[in-house]
Amino acid sequence: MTTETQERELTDGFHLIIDAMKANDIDTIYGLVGIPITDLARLAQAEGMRWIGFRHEANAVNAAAIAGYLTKKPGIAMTVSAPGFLNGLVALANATVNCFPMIMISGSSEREIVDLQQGDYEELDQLNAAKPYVKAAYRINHVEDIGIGMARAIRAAVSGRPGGVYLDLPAKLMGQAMDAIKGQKSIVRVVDAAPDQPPSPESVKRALEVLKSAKRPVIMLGKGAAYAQVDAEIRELVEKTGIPYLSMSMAKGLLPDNHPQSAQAARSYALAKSDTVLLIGARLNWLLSHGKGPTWGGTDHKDWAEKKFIQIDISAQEMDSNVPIDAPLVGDIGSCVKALLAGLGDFQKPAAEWTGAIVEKREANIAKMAKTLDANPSPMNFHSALRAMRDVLKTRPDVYLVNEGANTLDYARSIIDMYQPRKRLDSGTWGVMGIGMGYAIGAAVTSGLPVVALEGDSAFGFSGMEVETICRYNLPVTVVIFNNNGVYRGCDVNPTGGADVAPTVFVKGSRYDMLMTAFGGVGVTVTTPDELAKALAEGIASGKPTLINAVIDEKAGTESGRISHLNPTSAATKK
Ligand code: ADP
Ligand code: TZD
Repeated sequence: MTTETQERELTDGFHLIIDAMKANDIDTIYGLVGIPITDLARLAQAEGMRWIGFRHEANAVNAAAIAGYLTKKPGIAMTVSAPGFLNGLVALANATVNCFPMIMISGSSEREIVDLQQGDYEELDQLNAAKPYVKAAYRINHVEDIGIGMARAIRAAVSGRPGGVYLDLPAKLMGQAMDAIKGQKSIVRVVDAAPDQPPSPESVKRALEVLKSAKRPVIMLGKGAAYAQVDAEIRELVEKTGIPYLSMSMAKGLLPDNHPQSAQAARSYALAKSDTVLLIGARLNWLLSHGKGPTWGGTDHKDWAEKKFIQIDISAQEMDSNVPIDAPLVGDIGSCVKALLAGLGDFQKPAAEWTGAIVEKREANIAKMAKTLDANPSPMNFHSALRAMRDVLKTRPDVYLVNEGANTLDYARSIIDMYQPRKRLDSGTWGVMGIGMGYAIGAAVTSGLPVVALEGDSAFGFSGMEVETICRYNLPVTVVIFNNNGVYRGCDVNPTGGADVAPTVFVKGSRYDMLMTAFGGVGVTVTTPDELAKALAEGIASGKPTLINAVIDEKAGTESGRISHLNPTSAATKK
């Protein structure tokens, strides 16, 4: 045998890792190179995959997470060992908390040295560090196991309740050689990675009984419903039952926000006054006041209201998490919704007394809000700036809207209507800052469609360096920064009168637009709603990386936006 033939007949860890991903239709890796993964990144590119390189791992992992949410395929992120791994871990944990399917793959140091803590280059017991924050964590030690290891990671990410998976690849694995034919045979193409999980017939019957006996029902759509991609069936259920519906933040647009059955602008009324709630892919966590207390018609924060809950979720453990669930419907949303539709029979739509009351409340609230939105204060406030953005975005329902901040998040959620499913991507279950540029890049790369990232000036700072990445890949991303000189607002003063500014305050009059021009993108500062609307429309239409520094009244914000009640108050100060 010649040396050449021998070489051809061997493969190695590097090649098999790429082969295993390609065999499972994974075509993009979001990552940041260094020892030991640089050659892996080069090889991925050489083998026809897309490598999107970032400036910080958290943003790469956020991009992979949102790619997973949008496509139902696991998003893939890749990092170097110890610090790169830890930089990515927060975003991997965030993906898990939000039920987004993804795999973070990190190179790791030599096991023998790590396990004896002998001080290797970038030494860390990554597998164990990851475990508390992920749905599953695996390490592949032998080249023959790459196929099965990748299959395990993929299935863990997307099946059942989706989540973040950590996959540990020791440096040594990548160089390990094996017979090329055996190597190809070891690759696993995962069959039916996220199988349907139909609900039991008894649970469907029970749910229908509860729903049919409701007098004042309401449907709550969560981002699980958006993720499921059964938009037509969900719409059919809402329309056939005639039940008013509400959308959690990222479920906005699943049905257009201007749908006649939307109770969005009458949310408080609908939650408090309803007698039955059908939850579809929405957890009764803090974002829904844990299903109890005054929000739900109770009298104090511990009080369970007289209300019946029907809950559709793929995770059986989610039932009774905060309040008793009268009719748990455990299964995938597609199967559950279809089963409900099949059993509706001659479903009596809710009485006009209930639906009419909601419409009345909704229209009154919209009219009230219109007055605030119509005002034209100088400098701009959140409302006048958002009115301008709302009007532009209404003309482009295909645009993705990434959104983070405090006031910037809370006001935008209620003012900017969404018309298509899965277009609103935001701080999610943790209310985390730092998802902005990662989500924007992930959405743009996955879809090729324009993205608008609406950011508080503090929120933007967590991932702002990725404007270079946006320029490098020439992505159609328009970043809008609501610049009010600080966290929440920019007018706080240091009570001591000392030289340092207050904890919430930034440099006044910062020119964030110059960050984008530094890398060849378009940067513009605007001070009026008209200027903002024009710059936004141009940014979207041009498809060029654009950053709009929108100057907002520094006094306009509220501390912590709409969740100021969660701030602990000091007993000592109260005295
Ligand atoms: P939101 O923040 O919008 O209220 P959550 O993230 O709290 O939404 O809830 C999403 C829920 O959807 C999770 O409990 C998750 O288990 C569930 N889920 C995700 N995908 C599916 C699916 N395909 N079928 C059923 N449930 C799902
Ligand atoms: N760090 C992380 C990772 N997540 C967080 N949520 C916070 C800190 C705390 N935090 C918020 O909850 S909102 C916010 C911080 C720092 C920023 C608010 O300021 P902003 O937005 O400029 O982004 P507004 O619109 O001016 O309020």
